[in-house]
Amino acid sequence: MAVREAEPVSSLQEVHDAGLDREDLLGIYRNLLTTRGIEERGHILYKQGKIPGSFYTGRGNEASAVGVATAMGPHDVGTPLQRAMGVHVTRGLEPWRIFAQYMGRADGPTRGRDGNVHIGDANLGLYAMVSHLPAMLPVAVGMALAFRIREEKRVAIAWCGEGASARGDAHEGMNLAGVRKLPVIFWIDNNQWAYSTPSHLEYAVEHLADRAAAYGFEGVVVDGTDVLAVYREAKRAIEKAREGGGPTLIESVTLRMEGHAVHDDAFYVPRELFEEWARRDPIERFRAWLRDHAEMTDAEEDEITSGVKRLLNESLQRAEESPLPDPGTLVAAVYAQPEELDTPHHK
Ligand SMILES: Cc1ncc(C[n+]2csc(CCOP(=O)(O)OP(=O)(O)O)c2C)c(N)n1
Ligand SMILES: [Mg+2]
Repeated sequence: MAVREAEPVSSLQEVHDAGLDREDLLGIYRNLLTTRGIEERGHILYKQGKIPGSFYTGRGNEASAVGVATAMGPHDVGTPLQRAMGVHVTRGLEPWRIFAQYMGRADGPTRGRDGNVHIGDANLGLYAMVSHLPAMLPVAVGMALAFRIREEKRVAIAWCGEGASARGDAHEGMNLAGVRKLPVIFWIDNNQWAYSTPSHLEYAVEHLADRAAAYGFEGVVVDGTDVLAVYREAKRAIEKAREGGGPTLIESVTLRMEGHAVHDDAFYVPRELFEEWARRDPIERFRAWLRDHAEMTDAEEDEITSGVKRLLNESLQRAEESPLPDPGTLVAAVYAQPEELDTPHHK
């Protein structure tokens, strides 16, 4: 089974066919801007010394993250990683809580207990990552297995980077998912670098999606700077999984537009590569598409841009007002209590 390379999305009609109306499209644009704005402000907070630990951004990956999250159903789940802030934004995690998480405050989703980008809100179906990569991938496979056992029509999305996809847990997770035809999507954000290691030193196949055939399911390569193509491919794969069609591996290709983390100036990435991918900026690309194909007006654009700015200003202020966690509550909410678990053997 050859890997499929997804076509770009060109017409408004095609987008309507994929299930999005004009309001949805403007909402996607808002989510893209919000995602970038949160990370830009996060970078400033880091420089101000307000963020403990290191700090990671997903610049260049906004469309990949927002596109998938737009395609997820309300009861679907996922394990997004450090480049996928747009997933949290799209599923409704309020920006002030993200800023609170960045600064280790009590109102962050992990209540100041975990790293600044180790974000997850289970109420939104999103489970916070641990550092070890891609350790969350088998977790997503486990959730998909639970959906199968419970006969729930829900789908799990497992994120990992192209570097992490070389590790054993990725193989084990994909193999089990293929064997059991589980409702899971493997979303590989291929940003061409794993810290300072370029992709040609990471894998020898042409596309990472080529590996899907070895596990018995479909592989698709999508341009991760085309938010609508990302949405269309994610939606197709998610609905296929929901209907019992098994997993899909989607390789979303972008370039990591900043250092591995904010301490890293990415001196090892050729400047020409940055210049080439800057011309394909996912947000500018979608903005141009909206102007050309959905007649986004100046007034609409201004309203969205100023609305995002206002939201982020207010969110930052609210997060600054959030207290640091009370040390007396250190071990609260770290371990699940038996009564919180729905597994029979814990009752
Ligand atoms: C098992 C493991 N080894 C090393 C690391 C340190 N580390 C964190 S991110 C990273 C690079 C990961 O590259 P990739 O999977 O391509 O994701 P990206 O950072 O490009 O999004 C490394 C080596 C880790 N978190 N886990
Ligand atoms: Mg990478």
